[in-house]
Amino acid sequence: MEKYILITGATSGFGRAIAEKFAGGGYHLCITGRREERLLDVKNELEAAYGVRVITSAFDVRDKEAVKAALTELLAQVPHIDILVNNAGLASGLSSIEDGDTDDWDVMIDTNVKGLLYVTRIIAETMKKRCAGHIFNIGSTAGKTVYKNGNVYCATKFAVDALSQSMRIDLLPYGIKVTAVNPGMAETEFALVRFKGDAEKAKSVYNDVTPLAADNIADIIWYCAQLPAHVCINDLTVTCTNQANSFYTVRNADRKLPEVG
Ligand code: NDP
Ligand code: 8X3
Repeated sequence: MEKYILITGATSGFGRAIAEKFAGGGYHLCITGRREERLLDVKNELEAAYGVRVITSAFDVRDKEAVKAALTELLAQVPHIDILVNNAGLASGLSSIEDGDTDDWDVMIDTNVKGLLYVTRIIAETMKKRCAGHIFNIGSTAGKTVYKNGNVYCATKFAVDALSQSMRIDLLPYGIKVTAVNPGMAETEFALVRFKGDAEKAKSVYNDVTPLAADNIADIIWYCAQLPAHVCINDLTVTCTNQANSFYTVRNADRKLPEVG
């Protein structure tokens, strides 16, 4: 049977890499994001490279009615969705709680929590009817351990963690798998978005560390998705070797050197 994966936020970073990995594995893709041109570029590139179907749908996950309309239209074009990757998300700003921009807070909560819920509500219902499916929720190390000035971003990712645990219970009778993937620092457009286009500031986040690459997360999701039907990896926390969690990071210059002799 032909397999379909729906990936939110496939215009860059993890989502883009996951799209390529699964296209390479023969999956048909449904890719979403707000930047329609980028979606079309990804479609053209992956259809040509892998000969799979790529359906694009441009919408903002924060807009409940837009999500409903777009997914209804998308579902009419595919036989089913085997895998949903709830990846669309962002951090906006990095400020102490009393200095925070409340508009940034709204964007993060509306995207990372409510957007994930709106998409899941619709796709989980279709999976339930088939008693089959696999949902991946992209959380973060920030959803396991808080860090200075991370406040609202961390809270949204703690919420994703709670939702992953909770939906796993809700969907258990239907054989639907739920895997939470919690990456540490990864070099994508994430920092550029967080610092509102300040490329220098974004680059400094990865100064003297070797961060995760988007491909590393795509490989891990591929592995989880290929396990036998009775096996589900529930929760994964993945960091680069410079990080213990979102609080403790060692720069390469501070690493111990091997003893010689
Ligand atoms: P990118 O900025 O590279 O990608 C984010 C994706 O989310 C883009 O495709 C963007 O598409 C989409 N997106 C953002 N807001 C919306 C919206 N309102 N509606 C629809 N799509 C949206 O970052 P990453 O790939 O790093 O981020 C992906 C996920 O991984 C996020 O949930 C992030 O929190 C999480 N994460 C990232 C880590 C990192 O260090 N990079 C570590 C841990 C977790 P578009 O702009 O076209 O709408
Ligand atoms: C993104 C990585 O370190 O900003 O979730 O929390 S971090």
